[in-house]
Amino acid sequence: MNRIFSGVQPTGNLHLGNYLGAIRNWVSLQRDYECLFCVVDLHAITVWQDPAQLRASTREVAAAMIASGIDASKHIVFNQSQVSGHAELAWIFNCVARLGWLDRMTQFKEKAGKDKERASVGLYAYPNLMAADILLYKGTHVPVGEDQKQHLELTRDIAQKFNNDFGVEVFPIPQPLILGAATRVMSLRDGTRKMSKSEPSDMTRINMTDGPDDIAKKVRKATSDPDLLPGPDALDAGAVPEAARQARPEAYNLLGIYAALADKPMAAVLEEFAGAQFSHFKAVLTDLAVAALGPIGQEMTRLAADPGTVDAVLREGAERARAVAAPILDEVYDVVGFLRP
Ligand code: AQP
Repeated sequence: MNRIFSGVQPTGNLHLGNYLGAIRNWVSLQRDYECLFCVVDLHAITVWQDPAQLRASTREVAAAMIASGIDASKHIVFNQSQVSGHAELAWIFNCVARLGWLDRMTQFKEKAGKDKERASVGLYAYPNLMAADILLYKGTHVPVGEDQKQHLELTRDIAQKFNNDFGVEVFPIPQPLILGAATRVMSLRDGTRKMSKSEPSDMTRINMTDGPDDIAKKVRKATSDPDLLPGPDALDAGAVPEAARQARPEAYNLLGIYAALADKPMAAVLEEFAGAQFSHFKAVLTDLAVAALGPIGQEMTRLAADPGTVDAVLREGAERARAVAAPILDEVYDVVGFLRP
């Protein structure tokens, strides 16, 4: 059976991008794959996290998965720090990956900013931990957003190098799964920046727990432009040309969100709103977003009031994850030459 590993960091403010770009896709993958869905708290602490907030965010991400329709009785939902094999395998991969490989990672450069001397070592080695997350379970497929493609390439390089160095076929070479229309949801205030949990302004994103009033306000105030909405003649071979997107980033971002929420191709959405005013389109978009996120947000709020249920899911998930990981880690330790009791 093909096996998927994927994760979300508990870094607060789960948003529509996390939902459309990740969690919603996971729900449909459950049918065809054996899945491990992880709240990656070890990754989260590569930048400072307030401990109380980290605990709350860990529960919130788990609640979002459950509320969105992930079946934690059939698949494995857990938080990463409960399975020590992630950190153990990551150490081995720190010794397999080359500095030159990590030096090329663009996300480190973006996240570390100008002063990379002050970034944590963990932030730099983050892709090695991601490789460990996947390969600890011999994951065969990884659903990735555009931004994670480079890290998955590194995972593939690590798996290949480990197998070559030791002359074994221990690790599969995991395949990327790029899914869904909205692989990249952009900020509501700046269509050239990714919608992000860590963006200080709450008006840049629709949170998964936002109620109808907040959603309506954020969509109404979302940046637009003075023109009417484009029609299907804007497309080239069924896709929005890069130049058109760059000329009207906010318009195409909102249209893309609509297409993803309505599960319609962009051509159909452009047909529907060709020549419309933003005010009309935004009202329809608001209704759609409220209908899609409302029930999920309500269930997340209910689960937030019942942390015992969420903790039990994570505990049981971690037990099952440990059981899958244990023989794989034993095999790796044996290959490396570690003496075991
Ligand atoms: N804007 C986005 N559009 C589409 N997908 C997105 N994802 C994140 N932002 C968008 C996808 O959500 C999953 C979990 O992401 P993550 O928790 O690992 O963190 P991230 O990618 O760094 O996302 P954020 O929300 O911007 O968090 P911060 O601000 O903490 O860095 C991934 O599959 C990601 O592709």
